[in-house]
Amino acid sequence: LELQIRLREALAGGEFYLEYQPVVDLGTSQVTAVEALVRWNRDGEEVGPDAFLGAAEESGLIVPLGEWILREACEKVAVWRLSDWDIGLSVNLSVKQVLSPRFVRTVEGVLAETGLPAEVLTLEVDEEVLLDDEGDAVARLGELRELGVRLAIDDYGMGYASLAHLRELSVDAIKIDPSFIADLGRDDTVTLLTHTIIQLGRDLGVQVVAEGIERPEQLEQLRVMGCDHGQGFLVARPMPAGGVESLVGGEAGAN
Ligand code: G
Ligand code: G
Ligand code: MN
Ligand code: NA
Repeated sequence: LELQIRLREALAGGEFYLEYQPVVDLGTSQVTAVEALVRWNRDGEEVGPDAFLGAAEESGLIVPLGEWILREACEKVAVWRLSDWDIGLSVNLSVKQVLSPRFVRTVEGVLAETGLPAEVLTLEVDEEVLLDDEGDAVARLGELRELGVRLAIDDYGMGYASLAHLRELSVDAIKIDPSFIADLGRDDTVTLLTHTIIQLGRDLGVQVVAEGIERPEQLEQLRVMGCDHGQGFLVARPMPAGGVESLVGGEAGAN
């Protein structure tokens, strides 16, 4: 409860900030998008989302916090795009947020205010969204997709969602869970499953993003398997907006 009160003050006091992790095209190594990741500056110390998102969800603060995250990230990427840099944006959503009554209108409003084209924004949801009994979350996500935004299933392969769930919800991307990538090339079953997910994505016309790439041989194997995109500490760590600007300084404005 203490934490919930503190988080409310933190949002009002502007203590949250975003880092951005580059996503690259594994074929060309170009940065094609960034994933926004929230952090909390608590008295000068960086606190990661695992330490506060649970409490933010319980208290309902995730709704205004999520809206702040979405607006902040869309504003930033809209500015980058003004310099002719064709960059995409991914934002994580929690189920609580998706189920909040005005969420679809919020996304529509943020896109209108920031001028970010809908198709530039990918909203990431965990597999658990597909397990929502009432099916309200799946319906909401369908409405979001009608706005023209892209949907991605995050942490795919953790075991909650079967392949069949992908039929109920049309998604644009699957993000393979880092635990799979960690054992790639070391565990035959995991390697086979990863290959199968990549193949499935291709067959369904869904983009596949590998997360948690830390070693060069993982990157090479994913390339050989035909995985579209990748993300991980080997490629680039999450960094402040300024870091992304320096990293792609050569690219921005060049195309
Ligand atoms: O950034 P980090 O590795 O600490 O992220 C830990 C977890 O927090 C991940 O599951 C990630 O998806 C989640 N997360 C990070 N930023 C956000 C956000 O802005 N909104 C939501 N809902 N989850 C986030
Ligand atoms: O659940 P989600 O995929 O949204 O989580 C994203 C988080 O994963 C990021 O916040 C980042 O801190 C973490 N992450 C990104 N790349 C790597 C990596 O290569 N290794 C590990 N261990 N974590 C990573
Ligand atoms: Mn994510
Ligand atoms: Na996530």
